[in-house]
Amino acid sequence: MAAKRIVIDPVTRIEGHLRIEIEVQDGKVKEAFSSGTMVRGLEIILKGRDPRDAWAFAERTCGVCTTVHALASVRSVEDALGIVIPPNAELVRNLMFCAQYMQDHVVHFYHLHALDWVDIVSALKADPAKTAEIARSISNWPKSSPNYFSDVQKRIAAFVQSGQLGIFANGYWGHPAMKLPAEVNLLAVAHYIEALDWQKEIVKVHTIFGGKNPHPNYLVGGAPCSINLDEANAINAERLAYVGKLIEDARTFVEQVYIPDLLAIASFYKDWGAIGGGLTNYMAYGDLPTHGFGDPSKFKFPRGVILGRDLGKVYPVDGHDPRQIQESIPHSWYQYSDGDAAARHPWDGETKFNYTGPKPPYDQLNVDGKYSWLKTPRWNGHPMEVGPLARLLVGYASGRQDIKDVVDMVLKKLDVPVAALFSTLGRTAARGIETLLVAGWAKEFYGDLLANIKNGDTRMVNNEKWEPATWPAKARGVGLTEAPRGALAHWIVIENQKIANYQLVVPSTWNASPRDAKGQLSAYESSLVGTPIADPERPLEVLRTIHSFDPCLACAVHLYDEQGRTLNRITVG
Ligand code: NFE
Ligand code: MG
Repeated sequence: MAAKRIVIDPVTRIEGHLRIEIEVQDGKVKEAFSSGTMVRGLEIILKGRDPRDAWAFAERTCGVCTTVHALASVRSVEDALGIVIPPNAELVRNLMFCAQYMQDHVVHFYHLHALDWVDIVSALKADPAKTAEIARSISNWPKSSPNYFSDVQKRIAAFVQSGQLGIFANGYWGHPAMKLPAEVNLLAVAHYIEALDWQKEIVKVHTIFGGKNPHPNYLVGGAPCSINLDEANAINAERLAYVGKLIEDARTFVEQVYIPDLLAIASFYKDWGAIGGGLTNYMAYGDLPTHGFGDPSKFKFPRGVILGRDLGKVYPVDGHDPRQIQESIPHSWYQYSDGDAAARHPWDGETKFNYTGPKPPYDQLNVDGKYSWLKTPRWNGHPMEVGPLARLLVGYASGRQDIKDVVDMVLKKLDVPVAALFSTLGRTAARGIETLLVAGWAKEFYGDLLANIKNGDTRMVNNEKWEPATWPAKARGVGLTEAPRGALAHWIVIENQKIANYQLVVPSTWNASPRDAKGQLSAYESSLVGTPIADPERPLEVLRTIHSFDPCLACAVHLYDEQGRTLNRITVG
């Protein structure tokens, strides 16, 4: 049978604009192409500015991972100027990081990914009493009565009968790859609604330490809040107690709702533990320092690279080494002054547009030429998957007991082997597993912050290098972090107190980028090859795997093209 080209553009339930083209032959994906269809240019906006202000611009890269670009930015400046921040500031950054993870991962699971597995319409057929029984058998979460689920069912029925399905309008309801019993569908939909309400609570941690959410404040040299237990406008005893409660409530939700739902849903989709693996290399920069950012060996999420799925060895990663991390553009709508075959370390990175693609409306991308607004990053020439799975695998392979314990617990509960982690299911499970870890770590960081304050340490900033006159004429730095979607770094070059160059290489750039000059596929493209497609008119399986990465194209192509684009179109040709 001849291969069929299927275009999904835009892929919805993600941040930003992603186009996936696949060729399907004999019921399987034979070729896959991933294209970022928006371009932004934050690197250009940042040139010439004061490095101390960069975080406020960079943070606007994304409203989903709303804190991480500010963190990467202030760290890049601190690295360039040799600034070490006080322990309290590190703890406040860690607490904001943990709050971000819990909110982002829960929202991803319920609102961006669950409907690939959960059939909302089927929930109408559920027996609420049986749903209550299932709910009580997997969790102590109090909202579990037959009446509660019956009310939820009535709400969905009213919604469906109104004929205005809104965000649910284009779901693949009744698709043959949907496997959950009606009762589990109802349980998941109930928690979809609860999670919407819950997620606005945990981000209050950002408003307390950073003034607002999204896009809380950051500060080069520390954190933008003062500790004074007796001052109404400072981080006082009442504010601290509130943070403690938010962390505790978040942990309860993660433990009693997210994780039990993840396990219950995953148990019906274990075949996805053998689908969507793709690349065999994983990279994490690591984060959540416990002894300062200068000592990655004491990070909660360790740093490293795994090659060929070999969990027996972890390779070191160095953002300063000009040979390790490089970006190339053979298939990206950019140009380099030394030619499109070049690969550049981000300190020498360039952002110059060169759109050579077809003019919309067009049927398909010219995949032999340039076909994306994402550049293609590589570590020592290798494509890398980044994200929750990469973090857990690097942690597992580094022998971190706390990480191993939770991973093994989930594998045991699902009754699947370690190899099942290298998959779509593994990616989605990894996100839940790390949320559970982060929920526990947040409590530790909170305790450490209270202990420091009790011991009389209220310092929040190191302002020794605030005066630009104290800076060298030239300085370069890198700010590494782990955004929810994976390894994130900003590279900065400072000359005469101003930004001479600024480059962001973000998680979705690693995962969603086009092929490199050698033809090596990046993570999305690679993960789709071989995926079974039951119905080419409704390629649900593609969405499952792509959504398992939690795409963010807003981050990845740091202005839309001026031409309009057809929305919600799936073409089969
Ligand atoms: Ni906009 Fe982001 C995260 C970053 S991109 S979501 O997480 O950085 O992958
Ligand atoms: Mg970039």
